Amino acid sequence: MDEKNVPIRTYQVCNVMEPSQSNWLRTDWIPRSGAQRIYVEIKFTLRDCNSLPGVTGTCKETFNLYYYESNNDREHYIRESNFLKIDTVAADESFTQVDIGDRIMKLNTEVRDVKVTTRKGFYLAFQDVGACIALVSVRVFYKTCPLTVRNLATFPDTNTGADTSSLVEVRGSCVNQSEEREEPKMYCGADGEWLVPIGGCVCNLGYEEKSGACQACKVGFNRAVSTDGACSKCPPHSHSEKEGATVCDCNQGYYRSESDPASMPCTQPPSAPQQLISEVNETSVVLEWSAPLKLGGRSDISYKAGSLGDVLFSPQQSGLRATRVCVSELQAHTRYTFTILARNGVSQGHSAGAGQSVSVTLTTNQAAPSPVTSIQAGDVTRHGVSLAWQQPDRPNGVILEYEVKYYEKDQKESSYRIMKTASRSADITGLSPLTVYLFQVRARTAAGYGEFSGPLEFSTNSDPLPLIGDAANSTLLLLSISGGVILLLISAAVFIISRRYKHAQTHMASETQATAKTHTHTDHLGIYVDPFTYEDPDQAVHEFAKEIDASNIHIEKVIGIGEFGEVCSGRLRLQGKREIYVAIKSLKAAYSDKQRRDFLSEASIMGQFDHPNIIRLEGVVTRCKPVMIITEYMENGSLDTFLRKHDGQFTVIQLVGMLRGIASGMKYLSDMSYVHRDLAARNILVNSNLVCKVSDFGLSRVLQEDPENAYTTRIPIRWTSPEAIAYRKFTPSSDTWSYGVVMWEVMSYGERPYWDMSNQDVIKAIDEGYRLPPPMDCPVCLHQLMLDCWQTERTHRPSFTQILNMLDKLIRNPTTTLRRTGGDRYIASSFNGLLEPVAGPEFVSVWSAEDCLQAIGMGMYRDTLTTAGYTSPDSLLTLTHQDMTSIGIITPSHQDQILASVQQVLLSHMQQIQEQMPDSMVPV
Ligand code: ACK
Repeated sequence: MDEKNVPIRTYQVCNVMEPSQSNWLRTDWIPRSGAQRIYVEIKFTLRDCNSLPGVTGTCKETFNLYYYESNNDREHYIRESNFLKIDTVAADESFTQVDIGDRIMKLNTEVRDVKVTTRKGFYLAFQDVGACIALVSVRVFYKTCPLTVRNLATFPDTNTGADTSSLVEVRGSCVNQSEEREEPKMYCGADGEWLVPIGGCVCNLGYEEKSGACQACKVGFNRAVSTDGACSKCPPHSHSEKEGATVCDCNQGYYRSESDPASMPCTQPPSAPQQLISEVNETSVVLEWSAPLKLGGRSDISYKAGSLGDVLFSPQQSGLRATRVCVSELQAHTRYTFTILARNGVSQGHSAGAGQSVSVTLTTNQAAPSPVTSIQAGDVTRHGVSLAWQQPDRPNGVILEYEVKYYEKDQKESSYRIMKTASRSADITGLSPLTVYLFQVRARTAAGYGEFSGPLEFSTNSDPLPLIGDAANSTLLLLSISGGVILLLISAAVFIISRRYKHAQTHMASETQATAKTHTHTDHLGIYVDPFTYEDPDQAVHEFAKEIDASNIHIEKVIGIGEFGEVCSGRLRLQGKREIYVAIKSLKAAYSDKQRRDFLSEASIMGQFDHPNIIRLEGVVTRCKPVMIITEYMENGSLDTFLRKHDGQFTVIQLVGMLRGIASGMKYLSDMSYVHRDLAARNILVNSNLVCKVSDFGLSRVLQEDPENAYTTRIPIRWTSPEAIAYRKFTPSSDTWSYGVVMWEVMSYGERPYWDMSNQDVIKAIDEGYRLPPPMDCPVCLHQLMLDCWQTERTHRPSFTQILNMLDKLIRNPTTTLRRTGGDRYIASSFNGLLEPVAGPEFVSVWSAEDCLQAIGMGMYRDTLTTAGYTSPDSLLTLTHQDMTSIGIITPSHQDQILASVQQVLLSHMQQIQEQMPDSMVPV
């Protein structure tokens, strides 16, 4: 019976009277179930030996506890010696007293533990060694740390370790809707107690921690940041519609910017700025306004200014923090509308526009033009320079004139000179040689002067221009193109060149014939081909012009502005050739197909010519931009400007030399059946040797293309024959007419034909039979030649072959040529200054070969030379060493003397005649 008088079963033994007891009791197999240390709690009663009368020596008060590990759950027999002893168990003092009816029973409870790790299970055994005991109960158990949640991580039920001091490390797993913050860990102690929690988990966004679990935020709440914390109520102007919201969405009409935190209230774009006022100052405006009424709940407001057109806002156009902006670079006298838009962090894409902006319309004032910015210097000489510039960026009206201010750099602005011009260029003369000057240009409109450009600095030259200067200086004179000498040489050269040229042409013809299938120009040797008959303009240009690689061209400076873009000078180096100076005409950046075609047509035309008095084409650049035409460089630029610059500085012979060159070039062109249509001094270029070459082959096309317009605007009336003006009859004879005008321009050093008469007056005067009078100091025969060129009946005009012959004759007979007209320069504003045609010229030779030979100390050869046919002075110029040897002048030093001195003597002789000739001798 137990303490409650319930009958219980016990195992009992009480062999206290007999010695040497060893009674064993064994349990069934007990599975270990993963335990590593088991506990055995034994409840028993044990009789005190003293309470047993008559027992001596043999009575014991302990028993032994054993165990045996085994995988076999059904062992029949285990030898006692196989058991391992756990302990000797003795009755404790503190037993429970159980009052069983008539007696008190002392129930002992003892617990022992042992490590069981080797087998699946074990057996326990009790050995009695002679005590009086009753085994009431045996409880076998092991300890676990129970399943638990710590820091939002679940730790499973865990068996304790094998040793009494061991700690089992356990990894936790995050509870639902949470994630690891730091790896969750705990230790399971031997007593089944959890120890040292480390790390843990946090609830996912939209959830919060509640009693060890993660619970979804309620509607109207959210949890947006992953730090510890509870769900919070949605910020103002936002809401959440479902549980577990991570973010509260903005209510309609409210926004969040990308950088706004979710905890921030939702906001709105601002309303429009208020009270926009403007203050106009000429071509700039200051705009000021005040902040919008509604800022939309934000503080990051900024403003953006807007307007049509190219204007400059300062400090900037958008992102303005201040309520003020300055607008400049406006056109004068122009209506503008400015808009100021208020923006904040949520304006982007959200109903920007109408409601947020305010506008003002105003008109700018009159203003002076903006400064001229791009001044280029062209020709620089000892005493002058030519300047060109672009119109100011903002003319702010019609430019009435430009003012060029210039002064010596050393003198600062203390003494400056001013020159005014209506065009965008100026030829400044009268400068001191080798001096540094500063030039500034400003423009004027009805509103006044603009500001001066920044100063352009450069120095005048030191070298005198070749071939120009004191006519009495015999060294220079010798160098000059003068009289028949050089011209005869030129004639000879032309003869040789033209023969070579014919050869070259034949060669070229046979080459091109092979390639040009659709064009038959090569059938007519030496006949010019209109490039516009080609369908593909590139084919035309490549047939007549060489393509040059732009990398071979080195541009040095801008020398002028042509019809299609800038004209520059520079150098060209072609493989295997000497580097040469070239002029580079470029086609401006924005061009139409037609402009490109027209521009390149000039090259296609020029490329067909090969003559010393026609500007030579070096090649074209068409395969990269800018498209360019490369020609030989003509140091002295165009003839009209050149002559104006050197007014009165040449001998008549030099001027006639120039005219002869032009006539020779024109003869070549007319032989090629090419009609120039725009022959004028401005289209003749001059090189450093004063050789004149015909250029500008662009106009003919324009006239053909645009017959209506050309009549009034494009035909150069003053240079054009009456029949070409009247019914566009352009022929070599109309070029002859123009040539007459060029003669007049040359002889008058670049005077404008018909001065300031209007085109209509010129046409009328010509029709009535009036013609330009001889320029000052112009020999009568030259004026006569001009009048011949200006015959109304075109068939009566001389051909260029005749003109050339005539000039050659004039040059060979300088006495006639050099007679002056004695006329004064005409300043004619009425027709009274224009003369009627005069009688034809006479040519008389008054100086002989004999005189010439005497003059050079070679009189002894007079007869030899006369017999051989050398009777005129110019015939002496054709002599060669070979000629002289063959007729018997064999002394080398004499040959040299004749060759070297004849030219010199002839030149100075002509000069003397010119100077001695009295004005009164001129026969009219
Ligand atoms: O009168 P210029 O100095 O001579 O100004 C014009 C300008 O370019 C526009 O046509 C000059 N120019 C044109 N072709 C040449 C060239 N081959 N050599 C030198 N200057 C040239 C012309």
